Amino acid sequence: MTVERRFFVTTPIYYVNDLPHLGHAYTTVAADALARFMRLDGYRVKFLTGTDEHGQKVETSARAAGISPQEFADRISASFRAMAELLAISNDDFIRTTEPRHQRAVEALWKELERRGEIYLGRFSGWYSVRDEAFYGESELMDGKAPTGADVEWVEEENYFFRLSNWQDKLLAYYDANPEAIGPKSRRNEVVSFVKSGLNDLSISRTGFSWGIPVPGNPRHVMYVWLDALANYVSAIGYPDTHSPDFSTFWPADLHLVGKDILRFHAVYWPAFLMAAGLQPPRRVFAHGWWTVEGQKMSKSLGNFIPPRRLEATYGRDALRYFLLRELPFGSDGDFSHRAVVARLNGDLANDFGNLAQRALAMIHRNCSAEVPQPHGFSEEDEALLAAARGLLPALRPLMREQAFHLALETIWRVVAEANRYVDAMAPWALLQSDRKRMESVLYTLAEVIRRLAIIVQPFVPDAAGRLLDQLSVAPEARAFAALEESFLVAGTPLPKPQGVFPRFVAKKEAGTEGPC
Ligand code: ME8
Repeated sequence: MTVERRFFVTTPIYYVNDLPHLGHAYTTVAADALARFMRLDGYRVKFLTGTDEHGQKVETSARAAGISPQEFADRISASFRAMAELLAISNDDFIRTTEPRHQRAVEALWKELERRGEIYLGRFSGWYSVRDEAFYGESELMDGKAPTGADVEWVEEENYFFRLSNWQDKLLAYYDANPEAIGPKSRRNEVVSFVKSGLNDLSISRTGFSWGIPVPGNPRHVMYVWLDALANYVSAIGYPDTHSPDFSTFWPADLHLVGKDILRFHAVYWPAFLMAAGLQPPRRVFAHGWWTVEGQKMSKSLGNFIPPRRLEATYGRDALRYFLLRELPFGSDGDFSHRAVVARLNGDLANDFGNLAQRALAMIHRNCSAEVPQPHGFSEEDEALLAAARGLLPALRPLMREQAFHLALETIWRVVAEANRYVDAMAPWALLQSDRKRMESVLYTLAEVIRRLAIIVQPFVPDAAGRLLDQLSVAPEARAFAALEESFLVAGTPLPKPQGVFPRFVAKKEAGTEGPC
C-alpha cells in the first residue's frame, strides 16, 4: 500500500543521561511545527520522537545516581515525554530503545547485514569518546581531545566492523542523485567532502560494558549505541516487517531533523546501513544550528543549563515555540537571551498580531452587534490585503519543505504588518459616524484576514491560534488549510466576546530584565 500524500518526520532520540534542555526543545518544536503544517495541508503524517537509552554514557550516569540503567532510563525518558506534553508536541509515537519492538528490529537489522556479508569480526584500536559515543582517528584529535572538545580514551578490543569503506561510491551517487538529501547546502558540502576523503570500516560493537543490545550469536558484545539508535526510525514503523502497513506507507522517511552535531551519523552511516540492508535511504536529513547561552555551550557544570519547563512557565508555550523558530535562521547558530525572547513576545506577538486581532474583534463586538459584519463590496485596498492573505499558503509550502521556519514566520508577519497599516489607513473607528457600510466592509475584511492568519499560524502557536479561531466562531472542522481555499467568514455569524490571545510579558521586579533562569 502506498499513500501519495504522506509525510514521515523524526527528531533525534535523545540520550537519557541528562534532563531535557532548550536544545532538545528546539529540534522537537521544529519537527512539531512541520508535522502540524503537513497534517493541516492534508498529508497523512507520522511524527516520531523518543529516547536513546543504551550505551556507556547512560550506564555511567546510572551508576553515579546509584540506580540500575533501566530505572534511570525510565525516569529520564519520562521527563522527555513530559517536555513533549509541555510544549504541545503532536508526536504520533514515542520510541524507547529499551522496548522489545525496538530490540527485535535491531537484531533483525544486524542479522540482515551479517547475512549480506557487511559485518566482520576484527580488532579495534583507537580513540573513543564516551560523551560523543563516537570513535575518532588520531588525525582528528585536537590537543588530545575530540574535535567536539570531549575527552577521549584509548580502546583496544575485539569488535565487529561494518564495511563502510564499501559504500563510499554508493553514498556519493546517492547524494548526487538526491540534491535535497542533506540540508542546509553548506552542510551537504561538508558531508560530501568527508565521504570523498575516504571512509574506514566502522566498529559497531563494544565489549567493555554491558548496557546495550547483545550481538546476536555473541552476547559478549553489545551493539554500538549508534547502530542501535539509528534503527529507531525503522523499528517504530514495524521493521523487520517491511510489508506492514506503517512501513510500506512511511518508509523512506521524508525528513530526519537533527542538530549539526549528529549529521555525520545520519547522513553517512545511516544511509550506508540502510542500503547495505537492502532498504532505501531517507529522503532528507536537515541539520540545524546550535544554541549557546551567553556564548557558551549549555552544560550543568557551567550553570547555564536552560530547562524548557522554566521557559514555558515564564513565557508560555506559544511564545517559546514562536521565539525558537523565529529568532534564528534555521541552520545557523545563535545565542539565547531572555531579552530577545521578551522582544519577540512583546513585539511580534503582543503588539503586532495580538493588537491587530484585539482591535478588530473588539470593534466588531461593539459596533456590529457581536456578529461577523456584512461586507458591501470591496475596495482596492480590501482586495489587496485579502490577496496578500490568500497568497500565504502557496508562499509557505516551499519554505516549510526547506525547513526555513524563520522565513515562513517572517512571511506571515509581513501580512500582519500590512493588516496593521490597513487598519491605520482605513480608520474604521472614524467610519462609524461617517460611513457605516464602509466600516462594515473594512471590519469584515479584517476579520477574514485574521481568520486566514489564525489558520496559518496554527503549526507554530497552536494554543493562541485555536483561541483566536474560537473567537471567530470557526468550527473545528473548518481549520485545516483546505478551509483557506473553500470557505470565508459568513456575515451574521455570532461572535463571542474577544479576549487578547498574546498577553504582554511584564518582568517581575525580582526577576530583573534578564529573566529568571
Ligand atoms: O545525540 N542547540 O542525543 P542528545 C541546538 N542520542 N540543538 C541542540 C542543542 C543545542 N545547544 N543541544 C542538543 C544524541 N540539541 C543521540 C541521537 S538519533 C538516532 C540519536 C539537540 O541527547 C539537537 O537536535 O545528545 C542535537 O542533535 C540533539 O539534541 C542531541 O541530543
